[in-house]
Amino acid sequence: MKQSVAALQPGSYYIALEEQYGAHNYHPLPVVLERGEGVYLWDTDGKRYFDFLSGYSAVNQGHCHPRIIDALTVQARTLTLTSRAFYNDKLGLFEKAITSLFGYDKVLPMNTGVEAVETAIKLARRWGYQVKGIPDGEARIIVCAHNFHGRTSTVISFSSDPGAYKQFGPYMPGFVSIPYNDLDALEAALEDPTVAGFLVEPIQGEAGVSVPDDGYLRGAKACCEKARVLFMADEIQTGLGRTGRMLACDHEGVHPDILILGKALSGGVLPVSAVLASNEIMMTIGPGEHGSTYGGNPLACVVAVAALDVIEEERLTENAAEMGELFRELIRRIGSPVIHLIRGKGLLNAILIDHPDKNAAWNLCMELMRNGLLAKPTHGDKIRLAPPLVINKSQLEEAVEVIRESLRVFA
Ligand code: IF1
Repeated sequence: MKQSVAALQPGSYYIALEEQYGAHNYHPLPVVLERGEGVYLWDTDGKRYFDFLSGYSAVNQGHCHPRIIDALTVQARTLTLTSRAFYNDKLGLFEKAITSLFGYDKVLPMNTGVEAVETAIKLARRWGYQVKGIPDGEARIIVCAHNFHGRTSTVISFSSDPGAYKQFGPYMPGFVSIPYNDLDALEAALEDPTVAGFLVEPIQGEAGVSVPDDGYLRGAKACCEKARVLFMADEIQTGLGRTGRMLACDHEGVHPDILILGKALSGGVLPVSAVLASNEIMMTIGPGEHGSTYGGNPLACVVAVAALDVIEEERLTENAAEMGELFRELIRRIGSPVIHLIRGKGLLNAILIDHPDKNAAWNLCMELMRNGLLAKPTHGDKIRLAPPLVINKSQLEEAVEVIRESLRVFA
């Protein structure tokens, strides 16, 4: 078979192409990936790696899951996009499946996670005006410091990370930032009668897998109910089995007023996101008042139904809970003085690196890469460790050995 010229090139060829022709909005690890299957990735030299980033939790089902790829390829040959100007025979089936799975009246389908967050913000504001009776234009939404909800101009307006917002102003008003995991601060902020919603990550992923105290989510939901404010859970990274429950809110039995999903909703195959809510909230947006070209396209719907089925049928949530407990135990048993602690729930974990070299986390990730495991630092001294939820015990033990071996770089 005649291979294209590119197929014969070393990885450096592809890095050079991105350097010259691509925006420099990322600083990737120097690895060029060519193939993925389950928990594994292969680079252009055929070297195999454990994927411990999982596309930032978009690949919970494992790379190129055959069930999802089959659904994709069959539908791709049939009908991919109708726009919402017309009905199609896949959207209603997806809407019924996801609303009954999570217990909501309706779903509004979008594409990227941040589009779903923006949609949730617009729904909360609309509900605030039409149902709660907040004066038009005055609705405020409470957010948490160290949040990450995406990168649109509105969403970075309420980021507390200068790296996300500096020199992107002017900023969208109507957001109040409070400390995460602080119910007193939330109660105080909720005294403002113009508050429509409280937007929160059940575990702050980008902040370095910051897990709030037990009871925080339950307490926050109760405060919101008392103040007649919508509890809006961003489960884009924590949802769909990642933390050992279908939703991270399930650890505390909290049913969000607005549920925001993305990433693994498509198993890493194409962008699919969704906002779920009651009729009282969802029906505040009428025809022609919100939408998206690709939102709810038949290809995305078929992929999402398959992605959800895989999580349920392969019991990925239960596996994440079990493998997560084992992973934290095995990491703690390494007993490395460089690992200050490991924290997380299910298979969403992060280690905090304790070392005088400020580049220690990056250097460890480089050593992990050399030894066959891919992970990336977040905010300097933390390394997120989040493999696909299909990982089994022997793969996990092998990966921990790679981590143990790589820590010798500090010896
Ligand atoms: C990047 C971070 C993770 C998210 C939560 C909404 C979104 C994300 C909780 C927006 C997206 C991605 C974005 C990606 C890297 C990654 C990330 F490092 F940026 F912060 F996972 F922690 N809510 N997170 O985690 O979803 O629009 O991207 O589909 O921007 O570099 P999106």
